[in-house]
Amino acid sequence: MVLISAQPYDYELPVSSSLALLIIDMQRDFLEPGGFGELLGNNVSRLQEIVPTVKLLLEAFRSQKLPIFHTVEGHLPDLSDCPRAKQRRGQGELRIGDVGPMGRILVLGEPGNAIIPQLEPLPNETVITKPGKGAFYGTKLDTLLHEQEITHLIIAGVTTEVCVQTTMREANDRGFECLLVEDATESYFPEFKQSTLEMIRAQGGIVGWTAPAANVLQALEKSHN
Ligand code: C5J
Repeated sequence: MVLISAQPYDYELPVSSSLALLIIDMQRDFLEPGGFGELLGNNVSRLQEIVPTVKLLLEAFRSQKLPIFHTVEGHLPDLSDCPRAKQRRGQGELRIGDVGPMGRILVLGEPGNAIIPQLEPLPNETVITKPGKGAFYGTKLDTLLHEQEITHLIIAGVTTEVCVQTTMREANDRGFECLLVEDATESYFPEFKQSTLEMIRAQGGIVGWTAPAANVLQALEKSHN
């Protein structure tokens, strides 16, 4: 057993077979100009700062042959999996399904909906496409994690208070031990990120743990030596 120095207290890292990396929505639609994030009025450059850190985690899990799951928020081309309420939300000129600078917004298979090239999944990694903010709603993620006997999740990605937090809460309710990597997650709103980290680890870790990537990487290294 290896411990990751974390808040609110050390996170126990189990034998490697029950641990997975879950990277949420590192898509062009959220990180690049012209995507869904920017069309909602956000400054997307903040999110790009975590890319090198997420890449370090990805490489560490790859080198230790640990399971990796990526998620993508997107909808079928006919939008049959997009609730009207979600599609109509907001007051911008362009909405989900409309054609933007990177193709149809938040539609699966469109250029803007892809994971950014720096973090492109390898063929042996699982990509979960999801119609909602949480990665468990309307997906097979829970089944796949149980099939692989995964009990512990190291979580990264964007945005901290929306898809990351929703997913972490869903995972926590399903009994997974979750740790959110503080410098491998980001929000368009720094204060929302900070509040989310605090909410997660409040009350003795009511939703889970948080730790910087360096602590996770150090523990992974130790667990394999
Ligand atoms: C949002 C996400 N913010 N990945 N999606 O709509 O957080």
